Amino acid sequence: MVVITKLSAVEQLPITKLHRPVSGNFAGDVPLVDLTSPAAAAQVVAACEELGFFKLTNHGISFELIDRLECEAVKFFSLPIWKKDAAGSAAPFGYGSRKIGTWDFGWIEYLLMQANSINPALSSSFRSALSDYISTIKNLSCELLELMAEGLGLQPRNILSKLLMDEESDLMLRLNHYPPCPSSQQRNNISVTGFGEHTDPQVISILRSNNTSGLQISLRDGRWVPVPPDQSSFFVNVGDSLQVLTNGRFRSVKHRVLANSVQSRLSMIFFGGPPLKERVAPLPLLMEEGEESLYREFTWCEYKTTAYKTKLVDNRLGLFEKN
Ligand code: GA4
Repeated sequence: MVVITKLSAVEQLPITKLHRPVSGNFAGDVPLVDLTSPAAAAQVVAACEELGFFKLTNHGISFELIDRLECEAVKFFSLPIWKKDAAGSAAPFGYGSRKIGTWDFGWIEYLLMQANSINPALSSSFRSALSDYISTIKNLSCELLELMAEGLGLQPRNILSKLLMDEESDLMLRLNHYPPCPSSQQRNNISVTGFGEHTDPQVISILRSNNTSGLQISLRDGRWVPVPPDQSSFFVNVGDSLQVLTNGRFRSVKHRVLANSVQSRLSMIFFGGPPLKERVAPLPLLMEEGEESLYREFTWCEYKTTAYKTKLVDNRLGLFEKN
């Protein structure tokens, strides 16, 4: 009999705990969902449970539609400051630079808009590109929410998507321009923050960016990982409200953007929120027998009002957790 007394080199290595199931569909650390796959509903649910974030491929949305809006956004951000200011101030809707919300700052300029009433101060070609993009992405969001319902075994299929289909749904579009920041050295851990870490308060967010890096997501173990840009895909975030609707089963993902030292990053994000008067609470069909809501009752208006008084980094949902 051979007795092995010495450990092999491999056995001596420290064990790294895998932070994701081996069975999932991933590109690096980012879960992938192929909208044309028969497994899409299961993939969406797995990604929302694991991370609250996924990359959406084969979404069927024409590059022309996206490119049209991106070109208009580039034109807008290239205008002199006084012309950008004519879009009104970002609080509540309009052009903002550096200042985010009440307390935060970032290496960013942006245009924040209500999706249901497009800013009349913008050029007509910009407004038309916005209106086409918003209606297309709103439909995509609803399709994804219906896939989630299907994957969760919920009936009717529109139980989540109807929150975005109401005339009074609170839908927004945000165009972010992160100019290059020469002093941002991502390799030496001294990156300048473009948009500080936060979760999105809404139900769902759909992001599309140009091919410049910067977006990072926080994994379950707290590690920050870069999301490689892909201008032909969308990136989808679970928001705080969807975490509540699923009683914590789906996770609202923490994310942030670091400034790139050489290239401009341009992102366009659609935020899908319910009507202001809508009660946000776990769906009874998702609750196991005896399961209680992790959150106290609130309406979207209450949550939004509270959220807008917080700092980006604050744990907003924590304020609504029971106990
Ligand atoms: C994050 C998601 C959206 O961009 C946004 C942001 C909003 C803002 O920029 O004014 C908030 C931020 C976002 C979360 C908490 C509050 C509100 C800044 C901030 C510190 C438009 C939204 O709805 O919430």
